[in-house]
Amino acid sequence: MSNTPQEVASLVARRLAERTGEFAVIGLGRSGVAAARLLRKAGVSVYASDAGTSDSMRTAAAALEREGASVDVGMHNLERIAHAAAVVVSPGVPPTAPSLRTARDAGIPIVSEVEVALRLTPALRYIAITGTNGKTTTTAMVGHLLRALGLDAVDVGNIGTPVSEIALHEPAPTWAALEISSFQLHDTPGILPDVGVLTTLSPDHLDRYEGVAEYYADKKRMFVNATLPSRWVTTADNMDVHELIRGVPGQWYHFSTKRTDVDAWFDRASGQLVVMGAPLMARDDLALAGDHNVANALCALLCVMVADDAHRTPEARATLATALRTFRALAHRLEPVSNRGGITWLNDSKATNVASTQVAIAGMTTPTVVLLGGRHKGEPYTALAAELRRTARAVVAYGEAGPLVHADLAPLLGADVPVHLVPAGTPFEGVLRVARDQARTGDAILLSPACSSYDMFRNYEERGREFARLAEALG
Ligand code: UMA
Repeated sequence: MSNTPQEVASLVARRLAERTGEFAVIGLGRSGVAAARLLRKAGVSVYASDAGTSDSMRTAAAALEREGASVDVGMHNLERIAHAAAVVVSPGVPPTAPSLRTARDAGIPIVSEVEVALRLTPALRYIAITGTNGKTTTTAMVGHLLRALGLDAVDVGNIGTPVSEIALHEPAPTWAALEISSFQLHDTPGILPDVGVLTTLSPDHLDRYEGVAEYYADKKRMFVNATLPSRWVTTADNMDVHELIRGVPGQWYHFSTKRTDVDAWFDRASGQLVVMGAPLMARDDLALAGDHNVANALCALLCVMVADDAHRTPEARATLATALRTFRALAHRLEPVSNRGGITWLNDSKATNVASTQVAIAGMTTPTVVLLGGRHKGEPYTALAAELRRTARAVVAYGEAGPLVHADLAPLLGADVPVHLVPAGTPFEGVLRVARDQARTGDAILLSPACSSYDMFRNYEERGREFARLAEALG
């Protein structure tokens, strides 16, 4: 469909308001189920379908049927989709899927679950956060800070809870910290946050996008409704970000861990985080390792403070500083999970791209056995060589991507840092045994795989949990 994003957004808003026709929800993961329930609650007719056939899918389907939706499991009725009032797509459904091709060919507007939820909760104020890395931690910090200010705020979106799920609450919360992925931005044409945030940019998801330009184009959709009064927060430390935002209207606020001529920065001399002209808190009071977390904290403080005048009074600043001191690392992000036998096992399962793994390795201060592998996403691993040479005791290359990791890194690392290729089909426990056998007392074993988990697990959380369990068992 060749309509502008604004035309798609207003067409879908009208059809939602008038409850005309049937909305076809494609995909019944967490987003699809929540969207279908929200639409039913709003009195909209729903046809929901998923190509999967798992037991949990059937249970979800039966529950939706009880709420008045018509549901297909194991197939999409393309004829029905071609006559829908709108399609609501889950982020994990690729644009090339036959169901979406059918909808596009028939001129049916396609939107995300986020778009539907935002239309149906017009009073919700939200800070939308996107970027290649740092967006989940920043989202969690933003939610934490908003709640510390006494606001009824939730963390939603890509971080785990679909926006539609909180839109079902009565009363709905007043504020949201919304993590929004490129997949979700692709189909959220009405996005207009109180503050929009772009944390960082680097290549990712090259298994889904034709190239990095296409991925960045989806990130740019954050700004599709930008006007002069819009408020945006971004890093001053990334050239790709600089290029992407060129010419986007609005009030721009920048953070940096390298520069001082910005709105939020790290004064290394005094050890203070300086935000909007004055020191706000000491870096040492932040219980998170690495400069990337200083950047996340600066970003979160800045966007909460620019979201509302009331958030930057002296009292509010003091509250924000106190709150950030109690913020702890999220699960699966450089999370220490075992210390048995004098070896620190670190779960960074959320690192599903090369840039994220690079940040993790850069933060290591002890010799480290690094686990790299999983399902390849299209990026070369060569960019990791310099940091690995600095800190790695060994690399363990495993899973579908193992041979590619080995081919990229073994010639660059040579004998200094051996790259052990674990044979295909080896269970995860066997992979971790190889890692453990390389480590010495005082070392770290870091799972920061630079790949998705889908070759061996349902998602990165399951991979991280299994790593934590096996670390205790094998340690
Ligand atoms: N499917 C079809 N037909 C198809 C293709 C897929 O029916 O042709 C079905 C699949 O069987 C599946 C569903 O569509 O049941 C797709 O579900 P989903 O993968 O979108 O999963 P959800 O449970 O709805 O989770 C999604 C996000 N998943 C993805 O973006 C892949 C979750 O982000 C997010 O937390 C959740 O919505 C709530 O907003 C996860 C993620 O990995 C954490 N995100 C990526 C990332 O962070 O890198 C972007």
